[in-house]
Amino acid sequence: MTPLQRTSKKTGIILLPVLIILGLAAALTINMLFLSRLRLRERESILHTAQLHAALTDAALQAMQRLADDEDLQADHPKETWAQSLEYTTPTGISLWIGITDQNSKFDLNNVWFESTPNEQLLAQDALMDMLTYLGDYNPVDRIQALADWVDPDEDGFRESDWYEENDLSNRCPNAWLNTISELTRVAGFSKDYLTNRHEWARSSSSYTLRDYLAVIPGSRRSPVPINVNTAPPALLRAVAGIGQDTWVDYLLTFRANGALTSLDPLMAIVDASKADYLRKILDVRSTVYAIHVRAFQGDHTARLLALVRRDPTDGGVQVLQWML
Ligand SMILES: [Ca+2]
Ligand SMILES: [Ca+2]
Repeated sequence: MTPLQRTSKKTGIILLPVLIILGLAAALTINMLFLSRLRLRERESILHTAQLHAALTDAALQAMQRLADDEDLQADHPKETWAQSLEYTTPTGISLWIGITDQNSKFDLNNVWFESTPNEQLLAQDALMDMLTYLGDYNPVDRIQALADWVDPDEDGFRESDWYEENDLSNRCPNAWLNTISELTRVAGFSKDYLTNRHEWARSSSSYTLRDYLAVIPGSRRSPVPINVNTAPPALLRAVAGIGQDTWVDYLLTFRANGALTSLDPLMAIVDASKADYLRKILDVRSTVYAIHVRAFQGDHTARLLALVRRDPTDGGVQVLQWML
């Protein structure tokens, strides 16, 4: 073998590991570039999300201020400033939509039980059954009993924790109020689509869902959380007033069409005497609990916030009950 041949063979032996190392280095570089781009995208996404969340929070705080600034805390109606939805774009290019819905415009399902005499609780449950029947749930008795057992503090009913255990369900009665409307699906007799099934009024072709009339306001109470006659949909008012009270509800709707009701007295002066006590407890002209909905958009990114807040009717102070981003 000549010296030249020996050198070429050695060079070949050296070149192979060099090529492998170069190949590995290139693969590593590509991988690092890929990872750094991925991290950059992740960082950008985190930054976008953080910017959207900051904008949502800022918008919700402004909405709470609008509620606090309401000039008349003793009456609430859909023409007030707080009730108008808002849209604007921030200097950083985030588009925002803000809407406030009055939760007292619906019936609070937690009214199924409250600290009171057994007789008053039964009256409230009977009224809830009548109302649901009017709204299209023609067999609400077992459901309302199950809901009352879910909420009431004892374990003495037909649908208490024992029943869920005997039926191999993982649920147990919390014996406390519902926190969200989605919790309703865990209560015996309530299906996932109970609130969203479409019903049709017997007297018209318009369709609706129970979700339009029912709310969940968390918190204990000593009397039912009332429905605001200025903001409640006519069908809910008819359902609450009961069969045979259509003329009275027509008066109510005529009154409020001429301006917000600031007192229940004119209505109570003309209501059926047998209904007056209950209606005084379940109706009001003001609201105390509101849902603030905020949506934020920027490019392909969107985010939402739902805040449930309670406003003190004496000083207008607004307190957060739930904050869901
Ligand atoms: Ca007001
Ligand atoms: Ca119970």
